[in-house]
Amino acid sequence: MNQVEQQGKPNASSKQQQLEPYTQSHANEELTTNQGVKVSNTDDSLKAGSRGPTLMEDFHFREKMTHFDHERIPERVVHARGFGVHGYFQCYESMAEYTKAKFLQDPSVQTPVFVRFSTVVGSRGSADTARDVRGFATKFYTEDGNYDLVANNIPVFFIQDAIKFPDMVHAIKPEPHNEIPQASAAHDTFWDFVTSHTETAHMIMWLLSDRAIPRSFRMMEGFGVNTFRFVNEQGKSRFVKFHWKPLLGIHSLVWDEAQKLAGKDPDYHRRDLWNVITEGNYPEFELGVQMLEEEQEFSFDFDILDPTKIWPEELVPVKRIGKMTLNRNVENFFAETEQVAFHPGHVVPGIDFSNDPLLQGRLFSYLDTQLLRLGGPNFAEIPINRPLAPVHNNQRDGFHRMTIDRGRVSYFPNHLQSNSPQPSANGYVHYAEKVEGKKVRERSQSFQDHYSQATLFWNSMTPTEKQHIIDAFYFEVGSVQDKSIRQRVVDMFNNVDGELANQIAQGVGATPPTTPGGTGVTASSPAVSVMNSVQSAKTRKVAILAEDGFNYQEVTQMIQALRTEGVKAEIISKNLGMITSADGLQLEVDKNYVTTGSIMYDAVYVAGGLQSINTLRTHGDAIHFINEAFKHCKTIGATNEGVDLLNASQIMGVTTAMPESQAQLVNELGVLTVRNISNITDFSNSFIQAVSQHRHWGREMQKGSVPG
Ligand code: HDE
Repeated sequence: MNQVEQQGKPNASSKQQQLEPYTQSHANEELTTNQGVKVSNTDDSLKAGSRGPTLMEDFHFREKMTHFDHERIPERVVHARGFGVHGYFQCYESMAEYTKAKFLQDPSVQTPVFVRFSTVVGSRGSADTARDVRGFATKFYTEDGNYDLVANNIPVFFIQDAIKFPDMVHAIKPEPHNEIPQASAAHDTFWDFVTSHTETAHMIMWLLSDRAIPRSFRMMEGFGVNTFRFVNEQGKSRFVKFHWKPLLGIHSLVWDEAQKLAGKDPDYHRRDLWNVITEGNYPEFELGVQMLEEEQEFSFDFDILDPTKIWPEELVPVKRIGKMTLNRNVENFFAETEQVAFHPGHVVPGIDFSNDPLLQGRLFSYLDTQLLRLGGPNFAEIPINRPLAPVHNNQRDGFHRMTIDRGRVSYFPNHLQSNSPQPSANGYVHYAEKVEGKKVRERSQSFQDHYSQATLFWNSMTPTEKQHIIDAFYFEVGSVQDKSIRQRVVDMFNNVDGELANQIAQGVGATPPTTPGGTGVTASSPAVSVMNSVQSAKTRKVAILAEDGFNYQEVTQMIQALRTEGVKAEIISKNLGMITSADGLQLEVDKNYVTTGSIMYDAVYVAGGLQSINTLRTHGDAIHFINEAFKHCKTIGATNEGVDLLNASQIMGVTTAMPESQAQLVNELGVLTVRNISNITDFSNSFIQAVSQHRHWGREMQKGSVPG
């Protein structure tokens, strides 16, 4: 009997308990072969003479080498690079009015989940911070079976029909003749595809926005993209779209930073997630749903089954129905993160499909790909994939079968086992939607408007976000070699907005459009702008630059103030080890300039201390640190002599001078300075407030004049 059979309902640790018997520790043990035979020497193969040939009979060598030779499984054809974590989900209130899904009925039930975040295009070893869609796949181990919400951090998709998926993925992946570029859409074949498929326009606007370079997996939304159904106990169906809302808000990197991070720390996002969970700062996301009555199916100027369209939140509000907390790292990456198998077709009673043609195709693809990737039809028996709900059926055998099915009956109906296992009165029943139509290879007329929502998105951007999109076009399309494709991009995006097309043309050396641009859509959707998101300093990272002779009181008071607000501080110095303050007290250095850089932090603080500042002023890496943090619009704080380091950097050209006599706190576009203070409290409060704003975008107008 498994846990759900014993207790009826799962709890937050049910999955951990289920996995426990499969785990194995190897500490304080003697080495054995896979047959349990103790091994006496694993450093030398068995040879005929110490300089002679290796002998075939060396079964330990053969077993060790063979196993190693077979260690790799195929990486996912898309979403190859990912990072998984455990957690649990709790609904806020019963959703019985809308769905009979058991995990959405009782707010006291904690349903275990496993979440895998991913990038789409790069291979397993690529960098976390590539410009890309992020996958956000959640497996709910519910009492009535596994439910997978296989989502992305962008609410729409490139294409409308799944049959285009192989073409689209071939075009965006590295070009096949030379396997270049890795993890990037910035190349000819992708933009050739884009300009041949105008349905991609809306998705491209999102992909080139800041959403595609998140600051953290914890600071991005998730979207089920496809339209699903909720079905309640009475059999009433409603259309539904799923959302994840991060409690820390939606925040992004800047492109220069993302590119540099790919070199300095390609594991930036997974390290962030691993660390915060280890530290007990558990990421939280609210589950939201947009629901439409069946009668509303045709009430909008877009087709609600078209996956290249959002249901604007201002038209169809998102109801927040529960919260997910991610609180446990995996024991073993391969066993859990690599072997987990998600599938949008893993649904439970109360959740059903719509006729969205992208979803329909996905329902085939995921199972198909698991069969190859995980080596056969028994992948549901891999511990991470096992449901907590009991499994009884007549499926037998196949590669890697683990269950030892008792008895001679493996068919239905049967007399020998009283028809067991038999279909259940509470079994899954597909929603009885009435369907009729001729068999046609056609796209619905209602899917033909490819530009209105792309314009809506553009209209919803702040000037800063618009500039970031234009800069992204410069990079992506500027990397395209074929000039005719660059021109096609300009002409295509003229359909979204004339000014946007003009700007792209300028940057990529194409001819500006001669026809008027745009769709005439003037509406905007504030919910799509990340600038309207939650602000919080919690879990942000602050670098403190200090050398021998630093002001101990300022540094320690600042660290304490940051800690109280849940902000992490790290001391950076020329060398690792200890630094000694002006009054002889010591602090340990966390990182030196070789092992870190400003791109790994959200903000930087420089305390006073004459000797410390005199050293820092002559240290190129420290100057670069300040310049780069400034360029990336991060909060910069300096107190007392610390202000002189800012004076020595190149940011001075764009901020007002900071005179020796300055006794008032000055906050200029997120550069906070003050001299002659004894107590740091007022300063640290303002500093933390500035950190919570994420970035100070007003500086971008000036960044050209600051070396990065
Ligand atoms: Fe996927 N997708 N997809 N996808 N997808 C896969 O399944 C596919 C789409 C998404 O962390 C594959 O197990 C088709 C939309 C995520 O393990 C594959 C189509 C959305 C993940 C597949 C789509 C997604 C995948 C590759 C278009 C957002 C990673 C490996 C018709 C709602 C899951 C695998 C993980 C993975 C097919 C489009 C999300 C090949 C055919 C839209 C998060 O089956």
